[in-house]
Amino acid sequence: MASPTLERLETLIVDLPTIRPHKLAMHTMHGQTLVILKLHCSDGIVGLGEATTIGGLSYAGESPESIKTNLDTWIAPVLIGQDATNLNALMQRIDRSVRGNTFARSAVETALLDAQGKRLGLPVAELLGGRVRDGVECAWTLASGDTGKDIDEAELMLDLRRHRHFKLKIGSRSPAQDVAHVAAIKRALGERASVRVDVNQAWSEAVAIKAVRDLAAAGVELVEQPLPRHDRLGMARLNAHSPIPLMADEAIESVADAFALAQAGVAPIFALKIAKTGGPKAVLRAAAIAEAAGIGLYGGTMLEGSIGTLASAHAFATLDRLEWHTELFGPLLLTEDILIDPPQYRDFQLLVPTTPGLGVQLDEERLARFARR
Ligand code: MUC
Ligand code: MG
Repeated sequence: MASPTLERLETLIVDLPTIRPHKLAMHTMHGQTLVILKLHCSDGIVGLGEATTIGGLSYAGESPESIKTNLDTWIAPVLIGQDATNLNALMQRIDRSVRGNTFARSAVETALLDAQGKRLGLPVAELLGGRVRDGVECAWTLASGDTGKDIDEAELMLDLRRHRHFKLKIGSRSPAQDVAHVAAIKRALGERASVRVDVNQAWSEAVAIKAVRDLAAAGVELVEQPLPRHDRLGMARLNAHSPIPLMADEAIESVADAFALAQAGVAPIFALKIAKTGGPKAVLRAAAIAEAAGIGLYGGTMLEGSIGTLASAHAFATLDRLEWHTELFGPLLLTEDILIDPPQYRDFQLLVPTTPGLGVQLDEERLARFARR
């Protein structure tokens, strides 16, 4: 019997409100924009994927609009008419004609895995070799911009047993103000929760040398991407003198970056993101490089909606050690979900679906309501 082929790629930009403003060093979010991909196959199966970034072009080199355009204009023609069941062959076809664009690629890889999982009756984690955990522990980001509100929010998350690791977004105020804000939150939470910070590239090495020491003294356990992404030498020097570990996030924009960073000893922890490396299968290549180099793993997010979040969860559930856990809380930052059954968070974990593919079903009515016209 002939294999099913890819017939059509349908892409939608979906604008969803957030539960509160989310303040990062480079941008304050008042909503989130998802790019949703529906991959229509000749056997009637529709694979779902998502490519989502933060703050238009302020975080990474792809915007929702460029992702949609590049999927529609450049990636779809490479895929249409091809065997829908051979993910390796299809991704290699994209490799040969598309540079960069890992966010757009991630949507395609996710949708291919979802379609093939549905076809074979296997969840994506099992297609990727098999889960070694049923759920992934999930940090919450405190980023309201207000210390008191952040403490109240953290207390609520602890009461709900939803999160016990908190990431604080800093870098937009002076280091002294940031340290005071972080110290007040850690003091209020004590040993009941861990506190990490994400500087999103906002500091110079000279500023960071003192700030990481002050953060360590305040009880912070790790500092994510304090320096600009290209300053690998600065990160390596800072890490060598920091009392707490650094984590590389924006510095990794590809699997090749993961290798270069591991080789140069830039940071002892990597934030893995399906969007930065090109999908749930591609991110495992970056994870393998990190594992071989003795680098700790963290399951990162681009604040995706439910599809991208669960695609990440399926991949991260297959990793041997995920000692810094994940931050797959994106859907919880949104007031609306485009799935019929939103992801389940319980006992500090996001549960990894056990039904075929990603284990998701679109709420078409809601999708149509929030899709950009
Ligand atoms: C980032 O830089 O890690 C992850 C959580 C959050 O609040 O922002 C993102 C992006
Ligand atoms: Mg980060």
